[in-house]
Amino acid sequence: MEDFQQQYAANGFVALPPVLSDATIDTLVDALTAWSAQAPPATKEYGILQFNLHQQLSCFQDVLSKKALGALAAAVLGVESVTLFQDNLIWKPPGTTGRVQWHQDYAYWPLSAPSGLTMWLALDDVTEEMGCLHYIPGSHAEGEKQPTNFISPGSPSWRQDLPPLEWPTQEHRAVVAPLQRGHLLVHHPLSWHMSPGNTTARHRRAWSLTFITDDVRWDPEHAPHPFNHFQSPVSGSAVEGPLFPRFSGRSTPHPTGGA
Ligand SMILES: O=C(O)CCC(=O)C(=O)O
Repeated sequence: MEDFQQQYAANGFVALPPVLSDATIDTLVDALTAWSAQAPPATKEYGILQFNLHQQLSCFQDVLSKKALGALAAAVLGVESVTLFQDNLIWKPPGTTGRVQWHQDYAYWPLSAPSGLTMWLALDDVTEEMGCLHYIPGSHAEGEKQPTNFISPGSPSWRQDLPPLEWPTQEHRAVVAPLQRGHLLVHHPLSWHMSPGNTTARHRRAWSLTFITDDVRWDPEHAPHPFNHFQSPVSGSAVEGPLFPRFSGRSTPHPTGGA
């Protein structure tokens, strides 16, 4: 784990070996196939985005309740425990043309601090042509930048006091991060990252989870977010409750095949 922690600290992202079994990944993919057949989700130019997937499909909830992912997040961060803030499905079907533009995840969180990580679990083998993640190494150390409109043209209206995220001058040093099915990437809330479209005939599905550390509080002024509407959080209060499961770092992540 120390090697992974060092790479994470230096680069702001690191790839991790699987902690879920092939059979578990099959179950998740089968559930997505059935879900999308039943009520085809809206497909935009950047693909399909489904907020809080674990609240919609019980097998994603089941994976969380086995605690391997939460324990892994806590282990990478070297903390006692973490809380799941949100999760998203990001699905680029064949022919998805739009890219997810360069951004920092924290720009969109109604939270007091960029403390935690995003965990990105590949549900398919993801090559560069399929729209894998790209990172600017070390960018997490450059502080918070202006939000970008990462899924459509135009500029967000909030936090214009921050310096712009000048990705055109940095893109040439991006690291491309293809990933095998079942493997994971974790990245820092301030790490600059993007993904291009999917030019292949294969599906590119990923489950992205945001884990935060115990000191993070609600700050609805920091960014617009769905939770600001249906949770009505009070600024400064703890992020807790049934929607926000907490995970101890002490439970050792299951080795491959264990969950
Ligand atoms: O999956 C993608 O294409 C983008 C994912 C992303 O930006 C994230 O999980 O933070």
